[in-house]
Amino acid sequence: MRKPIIAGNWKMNMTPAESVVLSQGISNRYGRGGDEVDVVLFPPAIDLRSVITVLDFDRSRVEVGAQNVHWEPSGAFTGEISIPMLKDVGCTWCIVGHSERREMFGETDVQVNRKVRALVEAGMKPIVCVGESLSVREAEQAESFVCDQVRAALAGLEPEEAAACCIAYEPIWAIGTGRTATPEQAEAMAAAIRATVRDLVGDKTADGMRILYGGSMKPANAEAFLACEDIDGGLIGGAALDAEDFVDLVKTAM
Ligand code: 3PY
Repeated sequence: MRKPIIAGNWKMNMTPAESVVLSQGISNRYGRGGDEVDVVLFPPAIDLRSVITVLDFDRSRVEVGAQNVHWEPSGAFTGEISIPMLKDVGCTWCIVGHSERREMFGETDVQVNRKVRALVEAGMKPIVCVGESLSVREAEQAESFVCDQVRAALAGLEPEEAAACCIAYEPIWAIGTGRTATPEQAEAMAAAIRATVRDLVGDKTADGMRILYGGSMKPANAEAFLACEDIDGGLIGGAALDAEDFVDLVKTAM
């Protein structure tokens, strides 16, 4: 049995003041939470301290992660944030390789792999995002494209290191478009991702790895995704910005 994860990717939304209101709204509705599902918020970096302060004050089980990180621990990397900085503020998770970073900021598979390796070495939990564009899907290359991304992201990891990672399948054509993959499409890809992980690092890690669906997941469609055999949760965009919707999603996963 894999424990489900509901993760909220706030993207570049919420000022620090707004982030306090949203995390309080989530904490009030969710209470201290149960142990049936991992709940993780990914606010913008500037909000991390305030969100963690709210959740700590409420002794909430909700965890917090960053949306991006640099693999070097410190140095001349203007504008970047390091793993020691994230750990110091209380982050335990980090999103890596979101398609918006790959597409808009030119993040490569090699960089994704460096980030994943550095996070795992530091004891943090990466959510590695993979997903194909519409043109790749229409060319019937989706599965090989996504599985190549998985292989590149996990390259060089030992099975126990890979076990610290989750993978989020987020078809680019379903991000911010209101379109979603069908549960059948999402399950087929999640199964292909698990088979790739099996190939790379063996049965134990593949069977335990949590694979999330992302791309316009909301309370109205979550149940069908979460019922799929190989889908163990969601990386939520827009619906993560509404406390009621987000907590509804958490309850659906319970
Ligand atoms: C979305 O659902 O829009 C996402 O990109 C989640 O990461």
